[in-house]
Amino acid sequence: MVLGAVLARGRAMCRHNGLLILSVLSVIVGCLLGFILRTRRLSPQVSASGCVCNVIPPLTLGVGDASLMSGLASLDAKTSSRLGILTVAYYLWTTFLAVVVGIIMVSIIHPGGAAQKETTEQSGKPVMSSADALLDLPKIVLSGTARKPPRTDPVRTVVFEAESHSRWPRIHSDPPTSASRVLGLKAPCLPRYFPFGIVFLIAGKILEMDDPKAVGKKLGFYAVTVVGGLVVHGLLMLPLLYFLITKKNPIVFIRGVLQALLIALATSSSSATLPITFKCLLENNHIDRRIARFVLPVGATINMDGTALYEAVAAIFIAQVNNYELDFGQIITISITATAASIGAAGIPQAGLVTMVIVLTSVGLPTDDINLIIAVDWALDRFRTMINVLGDALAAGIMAHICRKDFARDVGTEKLSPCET
Ligand code: DAS
Repeated sequence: MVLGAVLARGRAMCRHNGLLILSVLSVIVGCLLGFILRTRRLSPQVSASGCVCNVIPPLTLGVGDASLMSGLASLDAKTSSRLGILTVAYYLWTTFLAVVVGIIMVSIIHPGGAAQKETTEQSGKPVMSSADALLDLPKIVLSGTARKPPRTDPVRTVVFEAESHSRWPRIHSDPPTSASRVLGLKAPCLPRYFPFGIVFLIAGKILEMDDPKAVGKKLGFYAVTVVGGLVVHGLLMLPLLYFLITKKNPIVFIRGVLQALLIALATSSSSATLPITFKCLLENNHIDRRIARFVLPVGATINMDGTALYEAVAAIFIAQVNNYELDFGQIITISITATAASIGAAGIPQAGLVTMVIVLTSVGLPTDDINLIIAVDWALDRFRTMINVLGDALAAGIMAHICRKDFARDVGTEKLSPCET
């Protein structure tokens, strides 16, 4: 009886059984994919709250798929293809715009200090071509092993192993040699001491430097550059774009999604924020449900303006700190790989730190300098996650405006939101 009612409801939702089956399959595939990606240790810097980070991505992928499919199911083919093409094109364009804003900011503020002395080629570092860098991205995202840090880099090894032990104690019977050698501790109590290990290793890294004070100052300028770029892109460029396209007040719209932005700030996870962003768009900004159910899951998966901006800034900052002079071709490579790397980053804490390896490798920069910026990444991750969520929400508002005629035809006039009046 109940099953019959659920099936009838599901059938009503999707125009025919095929879509219902497709929706169910996509939920199963999404959860499985999410679980596989998580078990492939997508992000070694994931916080130790293992259960939260283990459960959210598979569920979000599953829920995201389901809402995506049911969102599509409620559209006719012409509307859904138009909405899909416009949404993806808008996302790619605003992500690249974020990278450009980041490059301009880091070139003006120059947080890495020092005049450029040598190029990466002169440093003898192997420079991967952009094509190889882009091809490497799926490997980085899916394999997990491509990113296993070299034993010579204890900081990233400890952080990487911390994530494995804090989430998979039952799988790892023997403590990883590097971490236990570095910390000299036994496996069972290892996870709770990792944070101390990371603090001491980073402190050791800073003390190795000939002038830790100067590096600390550069890190401060780096953080200012990232936050400044996020503010320019997220609170100036994107709202301006929203106003130019919809001729509506972006402040009213942003106020409607404030709760989602605060959740993003608190959780550093756009996947975890997704349900709240849905709720804000539907209840506060009265965006058509079918648009939100399509635009938001796609955005949470491929649209990360904050992450793209941050990865471009971080790569150029590391070049400045190492006195490398990047030529125009390498700046273009950074723009492309930062855009692609942000698409590959998951909506979980510090995912951007992981995919940044591809950006640094593509221009021959030392990837172990990521340890330098880990110290401030915990805070910066929150701000870039906020901008990622804001970018998705504003995209839904813009798509709702552009496609309003298609939807008015199908469902009669939805209640206009304050920013639609
Ligand atoms: N924390 C990621 C997110 O949830 C962003 C990042 O790591 O760059 O969007």
